[in-house]
Amino acid sequence: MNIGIVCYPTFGGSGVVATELGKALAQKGHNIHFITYREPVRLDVFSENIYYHEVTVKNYSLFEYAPYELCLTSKMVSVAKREKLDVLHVHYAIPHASAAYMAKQILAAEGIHLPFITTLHGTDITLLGKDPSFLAPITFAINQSDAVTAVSESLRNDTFTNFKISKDIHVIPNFIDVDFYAAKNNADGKCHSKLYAPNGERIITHISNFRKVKRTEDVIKIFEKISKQTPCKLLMVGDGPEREMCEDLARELGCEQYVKFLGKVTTPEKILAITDLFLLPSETESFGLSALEAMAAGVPVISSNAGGIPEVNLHGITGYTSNVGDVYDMAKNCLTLLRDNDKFLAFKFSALQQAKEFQLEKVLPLYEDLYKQVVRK
Ligand code: GMT
Repeated sequence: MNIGIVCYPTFGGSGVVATELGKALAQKGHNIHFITYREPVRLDVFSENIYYHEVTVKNYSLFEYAPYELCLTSKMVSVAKREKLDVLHVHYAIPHASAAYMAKQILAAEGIHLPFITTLHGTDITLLGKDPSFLAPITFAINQSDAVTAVSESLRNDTFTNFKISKDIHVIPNFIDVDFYAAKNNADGKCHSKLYAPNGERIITHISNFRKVKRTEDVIKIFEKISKQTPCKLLMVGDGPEREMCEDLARELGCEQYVKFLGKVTTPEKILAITDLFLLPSETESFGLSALEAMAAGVPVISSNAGGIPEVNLHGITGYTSNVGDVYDMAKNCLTLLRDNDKFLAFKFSALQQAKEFQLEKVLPLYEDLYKQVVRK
């Protein structure tokens, strides 16, 4: 099939899922056309069956805000015609679903049928989408999609709660290539733990885009409590608006010497390979791809119980979940695992087993079946 994929080309989970999906589909022989404003971070364009089409936004002195959605629509139309796309798969509803709807109508006027699938990822529904400034067009575009998917049961329910949706929503979870993480655990793909924990301290990791919704301040508060009880180091991976506040908070709480801010890292698997526990105290999280990545590396997860996280991190089995903001409980749960080695090893094993439930080979056919269904219609 010739498949167009539209996503945000950034470090965010939706872009990562879209890119990994495209790469896996290309390996199965589909022609994958990425339509994005920048080359997606995890994409290697020097790969068979992968093509990258850049959306360029023209600036004109009249515009205070350049009309990105129109430029995207235009690119979708031209790529669809030239590459004879069978289907367009847009990740993150805003503004990709409405642009896809517009492209579909333009092509229909020329006698070309292009079905489109919208995959909902989280904040497009739980935070932004329900904002009155987006609500009407996003509801419309979701309902006009030929198929809609959500990455968890929780997100599916939230979508029905927040929007008037007349379509079915298929749950297709985030996925992972477990073998890739296993290889990093065995080989020299690991970074050297001595670099961060020279005296054998336990390594706690958080990876995110440091937005408010991630509650990164809770990560620091939890860590400060653990660090008083057991020798450990905290690796803060990623960057975003809350980073400086976290750096200040670590200083205020007097644990800054044990905390390392690494910024954006293109190979998080190297960090996960030396990590003992992963922290994800988010306010909302439709799925929690970073938790799944940690689990694929055999790392137990201490998280909040928000949104779709409990569908991934099984309380008392692969880690622990607590109410949002309950930093005492999360710190207590970390210490339970760090102090009981048998339990820790059992949780590590279960984390990996649970990650295998989301193995790429299990999830990929769900998308392929959906493509076939909408193309057949
Ligand atoms: O987590 C983020 O802030 C990035 C965001 C995105 O849209 O790229 O991630 C969302 O999509 C991921 C992939 O489906 C999910 O695993 C994340 O849980 C989800 N984030 C939120 O719901 C906050």
